[in-house]
Amino acid sequence: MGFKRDFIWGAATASYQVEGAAYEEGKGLNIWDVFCEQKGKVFGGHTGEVACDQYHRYAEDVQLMKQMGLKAYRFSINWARILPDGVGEINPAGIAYYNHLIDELLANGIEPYITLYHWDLPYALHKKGGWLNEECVEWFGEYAKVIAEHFSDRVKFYFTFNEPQCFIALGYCGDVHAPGLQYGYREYFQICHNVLKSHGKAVLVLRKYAKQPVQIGFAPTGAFYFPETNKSEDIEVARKATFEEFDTVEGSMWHVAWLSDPIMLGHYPEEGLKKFAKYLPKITKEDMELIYQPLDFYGQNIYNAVKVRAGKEGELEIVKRYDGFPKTAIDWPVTPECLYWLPKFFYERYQKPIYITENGMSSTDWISLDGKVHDYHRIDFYHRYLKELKQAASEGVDIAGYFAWSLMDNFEWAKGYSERFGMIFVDYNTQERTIKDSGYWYKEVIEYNGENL
Ligand code: GBH
Repeated sequence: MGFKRDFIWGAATASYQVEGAAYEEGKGLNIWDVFCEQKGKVFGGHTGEVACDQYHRYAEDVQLMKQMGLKAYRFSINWARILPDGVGEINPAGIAYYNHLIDELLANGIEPYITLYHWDLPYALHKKGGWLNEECVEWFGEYAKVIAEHFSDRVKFYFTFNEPQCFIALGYCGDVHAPGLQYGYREYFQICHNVLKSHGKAVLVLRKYAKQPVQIGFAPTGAFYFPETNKSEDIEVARKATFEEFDTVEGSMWHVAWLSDPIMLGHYPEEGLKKFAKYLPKITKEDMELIYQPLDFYGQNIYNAVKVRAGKEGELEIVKRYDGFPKTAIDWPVTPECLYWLPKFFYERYQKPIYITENGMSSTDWISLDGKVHDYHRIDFYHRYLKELKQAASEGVDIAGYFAWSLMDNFEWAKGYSERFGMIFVDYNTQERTIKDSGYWYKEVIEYNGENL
């Protein structure tokens, strides 16, 4: 056993992180363009103005993907590039860009997976209240329609939102990400609800206007827990902590079930509803029906998780990490077990084929004297994580695909270019690309469909 024969091996990026061309060919401004211009928001004053310049170098990048043997590329569409004001007039150059990218991918045997929203809201819509304005449901629907009409003749796979938890918490309740707001709890829950409805609307619209049957999911993040042992008490505690822990509003902001249950099961988690009742917006039956659109798969970004066990009374105990515990350059712990346990938990709960839509690590890579990038740690990281995922697949968890984050080094949001997550090294002075050792290693994994792991 192991991975299915038609397993999708891919890599992911996001528009603002790789495209550049922020002020070119009719693109409108988005909240990240504006956020990066404000002093002190992004490390070193970095911006996505040029990023990896994929807007001009997509053909070269597709050749690199081909060299790596990728079966799929997950990228996001920069909303303001195709609709400069978010709604209304279409920018033909923006449509042409994505047409070229899609055609180039298909011509090289690489399946495009489109993410509709990876955090770059058109600034014009932000000025109208952004995700806090209930009209966003209609705006997102209009945007989805443009995507369906222009790209769905060739693109079969879609994710609506990437990590809504992250842009809501860090962008609207934390001033770490764009648009840099610090709303209170009521606004927080209103935004969640509006985003969920926007998701539902986009699914409806994509299916309605698509030129062929399309497959749709979304790609949330979360705060994850896995058990120290196989004992049922430990497993139960990990599952509960992942799906049913609603102690504080801050905690719930990273909670996977708060957003995934409405979408996958048609209702918010009971406990959260009770606990946060006084902050919640009006939630109608029609809202819940709109949110609960049948999806074809369940996407999930997973980077790490917390190891837990059941205490004497069955209570949650966090297993302390030993001193000097493995960590990546960005300081995230290395916890491969999360790719075994979490897919298991998600499959049990939502019963849909699973895509790992992001997983990977940041490392202090550089080009060695021999001209290559020897990112041994990244190879070891992927190896460990993928072995766990393979074990889950062998035990019957339906795993459809895996997207490494990231295809290439890119603009890491508030950390600017200081973190390198790519399997391809990017020299930001020259825009020269070098496939790292991990990229060549991944190619072999793909060739063997993971049999060599
Ligand atoms: C993703 O963010 C983004 O989608 C991507 O654009 C980005 O470049 C990439 O990963 C690398 O950062 O502290 O346990 O409550 C992932 C960011 C995931 C970080 C959830 C914080 C909080 C969980 N985050 N995590 S917890």
